[in-house]
Amino acid sequence: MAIADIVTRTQTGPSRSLPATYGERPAIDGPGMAALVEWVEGIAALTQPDHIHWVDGSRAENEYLLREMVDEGKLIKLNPEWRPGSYLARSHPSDVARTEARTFIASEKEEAAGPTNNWAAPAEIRATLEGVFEGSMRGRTMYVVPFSMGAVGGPLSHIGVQVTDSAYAVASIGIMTRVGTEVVRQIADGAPWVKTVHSVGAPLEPGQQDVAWPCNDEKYIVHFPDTLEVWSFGSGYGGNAILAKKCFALRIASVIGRDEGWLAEHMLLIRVISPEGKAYHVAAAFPSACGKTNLAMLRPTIPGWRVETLGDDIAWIRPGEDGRLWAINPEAGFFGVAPGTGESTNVTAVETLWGNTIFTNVALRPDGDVWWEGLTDQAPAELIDWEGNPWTPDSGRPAAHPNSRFTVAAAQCPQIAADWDTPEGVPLDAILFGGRRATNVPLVVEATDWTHGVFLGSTISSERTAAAEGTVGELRRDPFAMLPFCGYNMADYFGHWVSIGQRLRFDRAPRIFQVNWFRKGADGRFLWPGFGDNSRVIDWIIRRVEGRVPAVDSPIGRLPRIEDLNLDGMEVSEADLEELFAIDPDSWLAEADLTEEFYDTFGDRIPSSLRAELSSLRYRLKQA
Ligand code: GTP
Ligand code: SPV
Ligand code: MN
Repeated sequence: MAIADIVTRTQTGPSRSLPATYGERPAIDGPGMAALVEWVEGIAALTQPDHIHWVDGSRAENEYLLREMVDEGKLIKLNPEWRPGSYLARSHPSDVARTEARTFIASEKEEAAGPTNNWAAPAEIRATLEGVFEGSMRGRTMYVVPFSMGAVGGPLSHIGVQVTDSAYAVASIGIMTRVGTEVVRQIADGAPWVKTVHSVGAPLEPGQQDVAWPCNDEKYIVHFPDTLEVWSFGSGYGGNAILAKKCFALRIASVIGRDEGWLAEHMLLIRVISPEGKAYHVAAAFPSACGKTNLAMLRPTIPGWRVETLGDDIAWIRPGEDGRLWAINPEAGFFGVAPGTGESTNVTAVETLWGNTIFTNVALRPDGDVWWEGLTDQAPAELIDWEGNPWTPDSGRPAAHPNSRFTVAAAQCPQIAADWDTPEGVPLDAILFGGRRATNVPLVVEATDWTHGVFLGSTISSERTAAAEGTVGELRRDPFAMLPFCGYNMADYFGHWVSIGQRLRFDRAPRIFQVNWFRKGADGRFLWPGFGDNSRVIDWIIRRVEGRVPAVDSPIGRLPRIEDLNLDGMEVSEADLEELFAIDPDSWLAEADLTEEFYDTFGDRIPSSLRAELSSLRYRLKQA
């Protein structure tokens, strides 16, 4: 197929109206049904859509929606020979990532949101939202999407409903969550649920031609933690539009977890199987675009070790009666960063993406397949870039947007754990905190105990990535990788972490580690090869959990002895190894000053045990 043919096919076509067989409200009765119907009708009265479509989550319905989006020029169907059941969406160039500056926590009290969140007074922002949402779905269909986070009916699961005027969002939610009428039945039966409202904010006048990616320059992503509601306006992209993900499963769920005694975390979840055949469960929090999906799909380069994927972005974690922490992945799919995903870095992801995938903002090949930087070592000779323009390797700009993504069902991952969606979850043996740090932070360091681990989590900083608006590369605080995702005062969140530890059996609490795959040498190159070789760090971590290797005390925590690291078959120079673990007391004292400055932004709310950890750190650094 020639590029010209594909371009012709992407042009906007006529919109069709929905066949009567889809979209009916399910005929379910129960004490909770009236409230759901009333809510849906209230949103419809405000936003004034042409149709209301109750989504049943069926395959037929999904295929219908995808076909309609292709006809409307909103999706490009990829060549089924290479990528069956797969589509490419191109966003508006202004709508390519989460917009943190437009994300608000509308708690009754400002201090409940804390200094790291944008706070909005609930009554005021509600008035603003009513203004922008009024008539915002005119000329469009309003979809009602009932979804479950976690297996439907599971003890750690929670349900919600998203209304949206974006069919792309419906298709994405269908991959990322469990959508279905079963959820409506639970609501009808009286189960609590979270209300989420989404509009791209681009009403159509009668006869007005739609665009491929409707959105609005004005954006609001507003969370009401006191009433468990999310209202998102103006963006169709990722976490701004799939409200079950960051908005619900992190910001709102973190508040529910605070009140109910559990944790909603920005963490991947894996099962690691040692050469002896023992299974361990590891959760890891890294900021956006800092390696969660990659570690979740790790293929160890050291013989004997295996990793099974359980989740790649979010974990809900609850203390069990056995004194351990139990975790589920509440999602059902992966919304992963495309650039950098290739055979040599993450072959598991490449295999996962064989078909049934929605790609957003990647490049299109002349043969109707997709491409992005890092998929292959050599770029194809000609492409259509993410903005729809012809591209060659000499174009001097990336063909795929740095935050281009794939959306694919977790079940399609070749190394997904057979029991990945078990409702009870898995018991955690280790928790990792990491970030993107060119300097200072060693490859791995172990916390001395739970409180020290919470301290490490609270001090995570990371260089900014393209996953959110902002200056890429700039170092910022990102405690627990939750800076953009904690729905309440971060100091209280630290306190909640401390208190969770007190509910665990001391010998059964997961060990906590800090890792950094991104340390660089003076010449600017990564000192550690990363990816599959991160299994060598996991090996040491599991050996520590098993109590089979000693560790070396340092001012910042426990370090490995180099001889305990399995470095067989890898090339890393002795000088690089030394640099990977080097701790410079002066730089660390400067870090401690920055930590104190950060803590001080919370006034006297920081737990005293964390202030004590900071004092001890300084003491140890001054002794060093
Ligand atoms: P979000 O989906 O935004 O939460 O991102 P994520 O944390 O899942 O990050 P992901 O695994 O998608 O990786 C983001 C980028 O970091 C990709 O370009 C990867 O290729 C790169 N990356 C991941 N792991 C490593 C590593 O061990 N070393 C290096 N150098 N780069 C890595
Ligand atoms: C992240 O930024 O951490 C993501 C992408 O996982 S988004 O869903 O857009 O938030
Ligand atoms: Mn993420």
